[in-house]
Amino acid sequence: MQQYLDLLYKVLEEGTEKSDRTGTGTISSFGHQMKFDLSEGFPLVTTKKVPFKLIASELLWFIKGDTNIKYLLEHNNHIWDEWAFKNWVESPGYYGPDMTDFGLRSQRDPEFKKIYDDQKRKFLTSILENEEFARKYGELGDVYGKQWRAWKKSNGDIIDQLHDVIDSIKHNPDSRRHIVSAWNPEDIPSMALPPCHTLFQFYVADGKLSCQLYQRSGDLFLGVPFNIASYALLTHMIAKQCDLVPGQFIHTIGDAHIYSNHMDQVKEQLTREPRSLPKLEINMQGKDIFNLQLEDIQLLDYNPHPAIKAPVAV
Ligand code: UFP
Repeated sequence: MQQYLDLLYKVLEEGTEKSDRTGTGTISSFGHQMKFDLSEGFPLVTTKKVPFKLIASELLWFIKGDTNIKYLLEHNNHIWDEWAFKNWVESPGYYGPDMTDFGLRSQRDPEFKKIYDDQKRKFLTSILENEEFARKYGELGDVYGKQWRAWKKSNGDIIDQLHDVIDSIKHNPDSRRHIVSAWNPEDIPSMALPPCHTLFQFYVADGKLSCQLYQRSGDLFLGVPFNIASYALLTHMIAKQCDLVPGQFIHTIGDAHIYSNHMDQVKEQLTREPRSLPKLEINMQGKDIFNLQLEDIQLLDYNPHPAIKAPVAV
């Protein structure tokens, strides 16, 4: 994982100060690439503890084509809460206290944070306990699951890109068209968050399956360790399903940034020595990636440094 630390260091040293949509401020640098050889171990950052279970349940959620946070909450996964919460508080159905700019205000104003936490707790409980509420407000719109599994054509039909790409890897491995795109310009206005991981491509050679991701925007401290592990896991799963060995995961990032309120955390992380990488085991007996369960995915020998907390920019 030295490449990841090198990228943090490079952006810290050479990045340009840039304002951003969330109002937090970043230092940023454009156009970077990391290459992870998946035979050397599973690329999960070891210089801080990264919650692998959340990465795995989010990926299974994408693969199912699910776009409602209910499944995530049932798996104790709160990665997408703020995005759904935002939709709720901005909807005509919301009558609670004003939640404008709740991300920034909850970090800066402890009194507001109490009110915000209370509203969020109510929101999450309603999603879990009230089916109609979940259907209405747990839905994130046209996010990854939708684009991967049910891309809407202009004639109303759908394209299952993930299914099709697995088919083409199996039957036409030398193809240069093994692509899944999450970037659907028509859907961008209705998306909670326009896809950060925009497009990925598979490549088969010497019995190995490699994957390259183009990520348009990467929060280097919080988001990117998740993204690396998620796509490495996806590559392992698809390789297994296609009787191939995992090759490389190549991560290309457009706007690679560190938020101004993550600086201390990044500096702390850069003082830490990377440790040996964990291993991944997937039990796929009698299954394919579409009905794999969380229990079928095992991470072994992960001994990271302790977690480092940092606020999420929404
Ligand atoms: N982000 C990631 N990885 C993800 C994801 C989001 O790094 O998988 F969903 C970060 C990047 C950026 C913010 O800091 O979330 C998205 O904001 P924007 O749409 O303005 O790029």
